[in-house]
This record gives sequence, C-alpha cells and structure tokens, in this order.
Amino acid sequence: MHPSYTSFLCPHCRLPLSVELTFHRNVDWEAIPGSPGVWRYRSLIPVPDKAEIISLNEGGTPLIRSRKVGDDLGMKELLIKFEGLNPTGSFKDRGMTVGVTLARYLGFKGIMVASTGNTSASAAAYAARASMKCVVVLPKGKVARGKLSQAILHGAVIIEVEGSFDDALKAVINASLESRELYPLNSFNPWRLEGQKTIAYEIYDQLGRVPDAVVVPVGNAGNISAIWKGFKELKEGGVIDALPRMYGVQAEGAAPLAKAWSAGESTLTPVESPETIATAIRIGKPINWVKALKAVKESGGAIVAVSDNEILNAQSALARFEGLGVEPASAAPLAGLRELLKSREIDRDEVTVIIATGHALKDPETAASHESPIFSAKSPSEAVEIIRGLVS
Ligand code: AN7
Repeated sequence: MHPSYTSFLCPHCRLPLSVELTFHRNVDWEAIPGSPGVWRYRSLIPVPDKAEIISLNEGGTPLIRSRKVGDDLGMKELLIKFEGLNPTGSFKDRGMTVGVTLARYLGFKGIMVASTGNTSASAAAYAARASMKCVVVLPKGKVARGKLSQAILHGAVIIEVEGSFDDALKAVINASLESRELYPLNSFNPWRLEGQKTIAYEIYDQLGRVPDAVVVPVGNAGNISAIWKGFKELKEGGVIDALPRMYGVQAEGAAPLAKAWSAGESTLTPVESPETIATAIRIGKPINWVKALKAVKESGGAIVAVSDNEILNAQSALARFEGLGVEPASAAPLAGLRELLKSREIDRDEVTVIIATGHALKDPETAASHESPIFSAKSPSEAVEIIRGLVS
C-alpha cells in the first residue's frame, strides 16, 4: 500500500497534508471526455488506474442563474451551484466517491467518519454501494433528522458522542492512529478533497469562464480549500488565466475563521461550544483552517460571519424567490453575500457563484419552521369554502 494514501497529518505540525498534482504540459480541456459528473475529470483525480470506481453518478449538478434574488440585490449575474442535487443530497458525495474507491482499492474492510450529518449520510450510502462497513461518529442530538435518517437507512453503525463535532472528529483521528481496519474519510484525508475540487472544474465548464467571486459555507473548511485547489489546477494546467476570489461564510456562533480573518490573525482560537441553527457548520475547530485562510488570502477574498436570523432569511429567499430548497448551512453564502456587497468586497456587476451545498430536506424541522398560511378543514366542503375565500 502506498504510504501517501494512509498518511493524513503532518508529523510535525499535525495539520492535514495535501495532494499536489504536477503539470508537465497543458491540460487539453476540450478533449476531456464523457458526460457531466465527478469522474469526467478522472485524468485529474489521482486514483490508481486499476481501482474500480465506486460511484452513484455524483456531480454534474446544475449551475442555476438567479431569477429574482440577484436582481433584488442589484447584481448583474448571480448563479447558484445546487449541490443538493447530488445522490445523497449534498456535495459530500463528490469526495466520498473518491474516498470509498480508494478505501476499497487499498483493501480496507470499512470506512469511518465524524460528521455533523452530511458526511455520515454520504459515507453510509457509498459504503453500502461498495459492500463495506461504515462507522459514523455524531454529536449527540445535533444532527438534522434527514441526515441521521439516511445514515440509519443505509445501515451505518452510529456512535453518538456527548459534545460537538470537534469531539467526534477527535475520536476518529485517534481511532485511525490505532487501527488500520477502517479508512478515515473526514476532510483531513486529502484524497477526499480531490473529489470535491471538481466543483471548480464544473463551474468553469458550465459558465465558460471563471467567475469573479465564489461564496462557500465553511465548517471544517475542506470544501473552500478544495474548490480553490480546483481553480488553481486549471490555471497551472494552462486552461484558464484568471482566478476567482474565494469567500467563506460561517455562522456567528461557530465562526473561529471569520474571527481570525477580521482580526488579521494567522492563528486560530477554537470556539469551545459552537452553536447555530446551521448544524452542518456547527464546528468550533476547523481542521483545514490553515488551507482555508491560505485560499482566501491568496485569492483576495474574505471570511465573514452571519447570524442565524440572516441564514433563515436567506433560506426563505432562495426557497420562495428562486424555488430552490437548501438547508440552513447552504443558505449562509447568500446571507454572507449581502454583507460582502454592502462592504463592497464584491461588486454588483461581478459574476458571482454561491455554493448551495445541501438540500432542504436534510433538515425538515427547520424547513417546516418557516411561516406559511396553514388552514384546517374538517371536510372537503369546508376546504372548498377556504379556497373560495382565498380567490375572491
Ligand atoms: C451542507 O457532514 O462537516 O467547510 O460532517 O454539510 O468542507 O466542512 C458538513 C459540512 C457546508 C461545510 N455545507 O463544509 C459533515 C460536515 C453543508 C455541510 C459544509 C457542510 P466544510
């Protein structure tokens, strides 16, 4: 087994390692074959040729032009990359297809992940697809119902731990140092990010250009790092000349990176008890914090924090003005965009892409907490009465 597939953290600084591609010549982008999806980019995803790909047709998600929200913000071009349309309903599937493919190729019996929910749903489905065991460690009582239901449905072994995601992640890191039976597939495993970077490739393919700004919700900070890596590879491979600015959005109650950014610090002060309605990003100690700060700094972007109220308003706006049902964490970028336009970080005529990372059905409780006119009728005729009242 090549040691690079099983070394995750730098032995000196304990931070996650990266996978680096070397481009000896330009990538012929026009010659990239196949239909949309993660594996269309197989030539840029360094898994061994002999590995059998474990896939559920992930990726190939639509890049949807805003019809109303962008106009209301006075923007020229706002686009929404709807990652909720992946097989298990979140962007995590892009990384999981690569991670599980590797785990199986390397001969592991199973996989394990800590999760705020989506990683566990994805891991459970892909492990099932590969006939592998799946162990998920979750912060007890803090995982949205849709995600937990998926992990149960797909047959994962579930360990609910007292504490936050950060405690769950500690358990997975420590267990992975002890045993080689289960392949750890959190984003400290850089191979998973090799799948997630395809978001950048797809945006370029769909838009036909590089956007000016990309706005991403940030929890453990793997995705923003992966998307930045994808764009940089396109540049290193001679496909594009320009790069977008990367913007991260955290929830106020779980915003260690936004705090470090606004204070101009290059150290991270973890949030001990993170809290937010956006449970997907309820993370106090993002393991990829160094990569994320680097992405934002190199690209000329920023990291901001938004309140739960702003997140809920953004979720409602996407649902009611665009027809897009996204989970709370995935609405955070729109909430952040409002701030970034106000502070003139992003200009109204810049082509901007927000990454809507997960589907609204992931968190049915929060979806149903929005106000809607609900009437009760004791009989069909009473229902007809109500309808009459509505249209008259
Ligand atoms: C919908 O599932 O961390 O910054 O364990 O589910 O790469 O962590 C989920 C994260 C954004 C943040 N949007 O991505 C997990 C988990 C949604 C998410 C993020 C998550 P990262």
